[in-house]
Amino acid sequence: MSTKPILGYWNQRGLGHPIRFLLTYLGVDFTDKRYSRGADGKGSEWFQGDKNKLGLDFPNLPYYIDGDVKISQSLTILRYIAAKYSLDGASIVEKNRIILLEQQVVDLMTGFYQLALRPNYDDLSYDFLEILETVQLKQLVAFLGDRPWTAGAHISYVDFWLYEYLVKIRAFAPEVWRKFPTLEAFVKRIEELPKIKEFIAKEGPLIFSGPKYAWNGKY
Ligand SMILES: N[C@@H](CCC(=O)N[C@@H](CS)C(=O)NCC(=O)O)C(=O)O
Repeated sequence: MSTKPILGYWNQRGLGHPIRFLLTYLGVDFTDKRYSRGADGKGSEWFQGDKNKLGLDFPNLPYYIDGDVKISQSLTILRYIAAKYSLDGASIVEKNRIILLEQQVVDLMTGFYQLALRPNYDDLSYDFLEILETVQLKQLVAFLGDRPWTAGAHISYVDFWLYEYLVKIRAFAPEVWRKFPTLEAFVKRIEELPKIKEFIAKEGPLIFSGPKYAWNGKY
């Protein structure tokens, strides 16, 4: 029987991609199980299939199975993998920066999802873009400072969590994004990591979100 860990998620970027990046960066040999939404978009391969058969306490996508460890919740998975492979901060200062940014990105993502779900997101985006430019991205630039990675000298799981938010924002608001070269440089730094570069080239463009989102994109 295979002892490879399994990451289960839809065939989209969403909450699964930061985990795929983290595992890829670490060189973990894992099964990247991608569930199809099916021709009717109902995702029965997951909902009527594996969802209640895997022994997960809270069955959801993404999930991660590593031997006896069976977990869902994207951040729990990221933290578990990061703890296992020591990618969760090299000091208390780094650890604090990581958990702070982790939660900040949750808030930023939630704000963006609330907009992207609305069919009239375009009409509503004026205020969003204003805050994005004058507050949110500015704060991220200040937080990063001249550090290579958000924790400091060492890369951590939160860099992949932030990266996924940033590339989505870049696709949604290119005119705002252009004003933040520091963030573009951060994105490039992630993409130049050899294993990540190889993964991106092999993967090709993939949709960001599921079908309930009015705004979606590919990267
Ligand atoms: N808080 C959860 C949210 C998980 C979630 O909403 N998953 C969506 C895709 S992004 C899903 O389709 N889940 C399948 C299900 O509800 O069974 C996490 O961070 O993992």
